[in-house]
Amino acid sequence: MEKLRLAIQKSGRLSEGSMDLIKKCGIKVSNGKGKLKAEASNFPIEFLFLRDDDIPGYVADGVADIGIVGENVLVEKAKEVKLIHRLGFSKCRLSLAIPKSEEYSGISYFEGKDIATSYPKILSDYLKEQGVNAQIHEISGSVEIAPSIGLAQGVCDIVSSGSTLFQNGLKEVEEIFFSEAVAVASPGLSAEKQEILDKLLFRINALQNADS
Ligand code: PRT
Ligand code: ZN
Repeated sequence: MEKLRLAIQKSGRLSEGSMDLIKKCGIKVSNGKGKLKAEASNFPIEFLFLRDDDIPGYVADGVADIGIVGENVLVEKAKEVKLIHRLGFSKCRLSLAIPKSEEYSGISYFEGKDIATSYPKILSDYLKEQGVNAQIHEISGSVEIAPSIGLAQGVCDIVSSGSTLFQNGLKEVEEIFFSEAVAVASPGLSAEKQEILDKLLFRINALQNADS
């Protein structure tokens, strides 16, 4: 029998919610620490544990059939996958922030400025929509320190509580994108795999209906 291959984050802010969801669906899996693959003992599903950034690509290529990823990464990577379900955990937003001491005059503040981010696509789409020209500097981590080291005048980064921005002397001035964990699927699933996926989604729906 075919198995559905599910890609989930190996370790990070999506992992716990993802494994918790699987467990609540009654699916048993023992993921020994450090393992990159695992199988469920009571459901035709196998797991790939990956970096979240790689999940949309693997699902688009069909290496994994489905995946759980943050909407921010999904939209940024712009791969050919289908969004099949919103999962409601790992909620956050992508925001623009500037040094606390600066006066903020509205989005035109960013005209001609340098902005550091790990989300160049979402940011550039947003700036275009707003009619603002700014230079985007893509950096892969520690975006919040960019203004204090003179790399940029503003940042566009993921915010949850806001304490990281605060600790780095920044204030949030625009919320540009809202994100939560979502399930995505490969465009060309076989009928057999689709059937397994439908069973899984049935369980997820039942859980979400019980919660609300
Ligand atoms: O190793 P891998 O590449 O798999 O993981 P990662 O380090 O790239 O991602 P990870 O685990 O940090 O986040 C995975 C996903 O969780 C993100 O893509 C978001 O969809 C979601 N998420 C939810 C968050 C946060 N909340 C969050 N707070 N992702 C990042 N953060 C960062 C934020 O950038 C800030 O620097 O956490 C820091 C603290 O946030 P505050 O505002 O609470 O201080
Ligand atoms: Zn990542």
